[in-house]
Amino acid sequence: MRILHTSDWHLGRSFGPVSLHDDQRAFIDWLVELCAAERIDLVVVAGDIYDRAIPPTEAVVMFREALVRLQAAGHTLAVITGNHDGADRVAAYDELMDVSRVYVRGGYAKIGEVIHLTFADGPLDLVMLPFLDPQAAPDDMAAPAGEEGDDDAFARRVRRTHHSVLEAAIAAAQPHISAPRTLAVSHAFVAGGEASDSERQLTVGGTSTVAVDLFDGFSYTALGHLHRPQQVRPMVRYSGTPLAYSFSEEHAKSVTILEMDAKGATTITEVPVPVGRPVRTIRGTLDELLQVRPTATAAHSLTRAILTDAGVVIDAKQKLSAVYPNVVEIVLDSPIQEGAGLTGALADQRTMSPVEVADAFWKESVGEVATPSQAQLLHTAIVDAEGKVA
Ligand SMILES: [Mn+2]
Repeated sequence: MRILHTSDWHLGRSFGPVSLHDDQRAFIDWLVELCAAERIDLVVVAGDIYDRAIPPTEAVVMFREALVRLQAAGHTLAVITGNHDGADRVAAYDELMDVSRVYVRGGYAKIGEVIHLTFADGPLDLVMLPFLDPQAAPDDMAAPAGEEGDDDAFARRVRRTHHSVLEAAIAAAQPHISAPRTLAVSHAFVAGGEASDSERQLTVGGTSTVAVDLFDGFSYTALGHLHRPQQVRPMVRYSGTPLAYSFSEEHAKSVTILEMDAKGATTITEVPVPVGRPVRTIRGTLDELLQVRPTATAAHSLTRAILTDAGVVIDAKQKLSAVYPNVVEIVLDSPIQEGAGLTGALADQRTMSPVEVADAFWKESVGEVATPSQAQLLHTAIVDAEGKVA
C-alpha cells in the first residue's frame, strides 16, 4: 500500500504582515493532484492542521475542502490534532466522519483505540496519538511512580510528562493490535530531533521531549511538530511543514511517500513541495542591497533584510520593496555597537565643549569624523543654539 505523510499545515498562519492563504491553497491543490498521481491509499496529517485553537473561518473552509476533495478521490484519511489545534473543535464530528474513512482524532477522547483498516494488500492497524497535554490527562491515566503516600490525583498530575502520557496511551492501545503491520501517528517532540524557530513549546517548564523508543513496536511512525523534515530513526520520521514558517527554514519543504508491504516493510520517498514562497535572508548596507538585481526566485521569496549601515537608514522598507516585493522583516545590525563608544571620548564630556561633544558623538554614531562641510553645519547650529539659550 501507499501512504502519504504530511503535517503542520498551520492553516490560517501569516508570515509577519504577509498572508499565506494563497501559498496554503496552492499546497492543497498540489497535494490533491499528487495523491491521485501517486495512487495514495492513505493520507496522514500528523497534527497542527491549524495555527490556532480557534482558527479563522477561511482556514476551516480550506481544511474542509481538502478533506472533501481527498475523500472524494478515494483516499482514506488519518488526521490528528497538534498543540496548536483546538482538539475538541477539530475532532468534534469524529464518529460521523469515520463512516467516510476520514479518521480525525484529538485530545484524550479515543486514547487506547486501534483502528483496523483493510487495504487491497491486507490489513493495517492505525494508532492515532494526537498531542496530549500532560496537565489535561484524565485522572485515571497512569503516571510515573511518586513518593510513598503521594498518590492523590493532584500529585499524579504534577508527575505526568509528555513522555509519560504518550507511553500510557501507547500501552492502552497495544493489546488491541492484531495486524502484521502498524502505523502510529503522533504529534510530539522526539528527543534527538532538530527544531527550527517556528515550533511552539509543547509544555511550559519541565521537559517536553519523548524518547524515540516509545515507537519501537510500529512498522512506521508518522510524526508532526518539528518543522524540518527529518528521520529520528529509520522508520520514525517527521515530514516537516509544507511551507516555511520562519526565517530559519531555508531548507526544502517536502511531503513523505511510503510504500509499505503487507508485513510492514517500508520504503520512504521525500517529495519536494514545488509551490509556496521560500524564505531568504539578505545582508548588507541598504545601497548594496538595492544595487543587486535579484533572480526571479529571490524576488519571489519572503525576505528578511539585515541592514549593516552605520548611520541612520531612511525609508528602508519602501526602497527595498521596489527590488524585493516580499520583504517582510528588516533588522538593523549596525557595525557600531550601541552604547559601546560612550565609554571612550564621550566619557570625558564634562571636560569637553558642546562642539567637541557633538563631533565625538558624530564619530561614534556614523563611524567616521564629519566632513568639513558637515562639521561646519553642525558647529553653526550649536553656536546658534547656544546663543539663543544665553
Ligand atoms: Mn507545528
